[in-house]
Amino acid sequence: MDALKKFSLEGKVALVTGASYGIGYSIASAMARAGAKIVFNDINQQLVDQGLEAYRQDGIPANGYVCDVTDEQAVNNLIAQIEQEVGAVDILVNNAGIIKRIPMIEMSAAEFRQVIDIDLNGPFIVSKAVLPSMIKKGAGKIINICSMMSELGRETVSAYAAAKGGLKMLTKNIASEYGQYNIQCNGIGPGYIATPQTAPLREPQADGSRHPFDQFIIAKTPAARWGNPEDLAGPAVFLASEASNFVNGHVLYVDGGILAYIGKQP
Ligand code: NAP
Ligand code: GCO
Repeated sequence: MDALKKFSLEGKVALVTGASYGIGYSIASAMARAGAKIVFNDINQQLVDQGLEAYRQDGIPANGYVCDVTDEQAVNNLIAQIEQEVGAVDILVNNAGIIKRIPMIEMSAAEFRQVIDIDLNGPFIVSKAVLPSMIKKGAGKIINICSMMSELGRETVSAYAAAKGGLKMLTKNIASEYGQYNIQCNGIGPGYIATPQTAPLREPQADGSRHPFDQFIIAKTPAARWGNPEDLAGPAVFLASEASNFVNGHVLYVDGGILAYIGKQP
């Protein structure tokens, strides 16, 4: 087989959660250009409509659905509707997520639970919903969008780090439990990516200078830049394709080298 054909997603149905914009949108768009039929969900109709218009303007056919990934019944209904309208899900990208930046001793248990619910329970619920059809088909790809916080902590992100650390281990467990069915489950660990989620960390200061966190990340990144959602496209297509059929339980960090680097001397 032509080596490049192994990277094709032709004929596959790819579900990317929370993909109206940001990292999910970039990954879904790349998968579409690799041949996949894209379906996505988001938390409300306004976001779904925003996403549908964006895909349309980019020339990408897509089906969009309103679904909260933490609602198991709604997710089961979504997967059944996708199977009826488009086809069984071949590729799942658990992308939907939130972050709350609150010092732990000031964070309520309800706020902690909300982050865990969306960022960890959500991927469990959606993965559980698509696995039976992947087992039946004898093939499937699940990609969990982890984080550098699957490996490292920092002030104010205790719930997020706990969720993303758990997501790394859920990735390894799905790989362990379902690898025998030719299902591969891997993670992508983005570094610091310029999306609405990180906008507060990049806002210019009143005097026009760079945000201190922005300067910090630049000094900590060998690539000396923030990532952009497009940096995740190739790794995602690779992990969704037959080219990665013997890669399982791995978290691929797409971070410009941050995790390898002590940081530039001040
Ligand atoms: P984002 O801009 O906040 O987009 C996340 C998307 O998920 C939004 O459309 C969001 O809707 C949706 N969502 C939130 N809760 C949901 C729910 N319960 N059900 C369905 N959809 C829901 O985030 P991003 O920066 O693109 O990040 C996407 C993923 O990458 C997240 O898992 C994030 O943790 C991870 N990540 C991001 C970075 C980064 O630097 N940006 C780095 C590493 C990992 P709303 O607009 O209503 O919130
Ligand atoms: C933060 C950032 C990070 C990134 C990402 C890094 O507040 O530290 O939001 O958590 O979103 O997860 O990989």
